[in-house]
Amino acid sequence: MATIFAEQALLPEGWADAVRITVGADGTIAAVEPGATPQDAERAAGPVVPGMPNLHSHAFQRAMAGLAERAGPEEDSFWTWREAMYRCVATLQPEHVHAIARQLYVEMLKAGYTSVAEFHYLHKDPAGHPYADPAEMAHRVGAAAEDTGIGLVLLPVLYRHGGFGGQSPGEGQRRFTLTPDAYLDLLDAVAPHVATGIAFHSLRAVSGDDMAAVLAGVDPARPVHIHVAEQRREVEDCRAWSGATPIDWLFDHVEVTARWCLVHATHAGEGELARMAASGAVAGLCPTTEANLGDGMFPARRFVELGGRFGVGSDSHVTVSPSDELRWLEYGRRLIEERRNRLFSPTRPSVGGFLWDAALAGGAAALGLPAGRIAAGSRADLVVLDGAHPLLAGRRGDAVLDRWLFAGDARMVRDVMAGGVWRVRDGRHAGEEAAARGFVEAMRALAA
Ligand code: NGQ
Ligand code: ZN
Repeated sequence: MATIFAEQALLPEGWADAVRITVGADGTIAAVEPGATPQDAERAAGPVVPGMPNLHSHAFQRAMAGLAERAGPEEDSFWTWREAMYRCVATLQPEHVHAIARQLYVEMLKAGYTSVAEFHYLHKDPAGHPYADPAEMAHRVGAAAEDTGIGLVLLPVLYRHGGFGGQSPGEGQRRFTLTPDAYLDLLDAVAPHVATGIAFHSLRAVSGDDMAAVLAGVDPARPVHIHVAEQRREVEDCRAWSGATPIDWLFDHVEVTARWCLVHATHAGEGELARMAASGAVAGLCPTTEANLGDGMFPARRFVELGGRFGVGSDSHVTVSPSDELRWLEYGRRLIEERRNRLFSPTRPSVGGFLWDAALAGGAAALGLPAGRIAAGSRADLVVLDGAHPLLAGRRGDAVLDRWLFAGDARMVRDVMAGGVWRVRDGRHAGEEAAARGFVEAMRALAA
């Protein structure tokens, strides 16, 4: 049982002073008392906010982050990046995936992410055959989360086709493909070890029948994630195939509910935004990756007006920082609309405060975890910002979040508790040297 005393903490009902947070041995918050006395509690070294769920990650892509920034012979696009990504995938062995994910998860914790939904589709060996244990790669991702202490929700991905209308998968996709039966077996194999959800890669990679077969075979409470409408070409190809845009097609053919997370949804039009908002599905936004890949900007302001829910993910991990994702979500709107302060609510004029809270709620829903709240019964996921940081001097409440998100960086994150255990102390993770060594070794092996 740990007890923490915070001079100020962000609770579900807003900022509160002199908060005693009692953490149970099961890693959840047992009690929260505002207006308390410190007594024997450990004093937090700065303002305390809930840790952020990261709702979209392809861990292995950290290995190539920043290495696809050289112009090629043809016009570069999402699709040429994808070819580079397939070349990276072709070389990865299970031990590399473990090392890359472990280093990444340390970085996530240090930046303030306390849980992650891993959208996992690298299932098979380089020749495209299942490993002796078909869950080999999934277990490596699970081991990396275990090593670092980040809360993992593993989303094994069904990936079957190479494009709309059941096209054959290409060479670069052969490590990803499964039948719905093999997919359900994989889910069964990993479910005893780690929290799971369902994922369909995209409407390019699965058919309506594939989705129906999987959804009929799984616990209806688990989250369901899918990539959708990220690229204009994807929207056009879907129209050519079906006459509908991907988001409309999905809503027309599947019951999309509040347990769904629609990742990217970049090119959603007004009617699609309304359908998404009405369903309660979470928009899974990954602004730094979407910028890096030249996707476009999700109409987040309109979606918020419609009452839509969203969270953020670091996706390809060109950036590993929830504050950066949220800053770019807001900056994208400013750049397009040529106005300031785009994402807020009438009751929450602070952009930083609004974004942090909205992404906590959307992220927790997308992961299917009781998280993102400093409240009894919630996962004990806490971020202690550095109260000694000059930019935070004299700032209280939402001004702290505005400073952090718009003028600070991950160095403002001082201590991080995930699932009731301090994983980052004074900016250091206890496993960071070992994780870095493993990553360096993997990078050297892959470069050779
Ligand atoms: C992925 N990533 O599966 O890793 C995708 C690219 C695709 C992002 N969309 C590949 N950011 O969509 O086919
Ligand atoms: Zn993705």
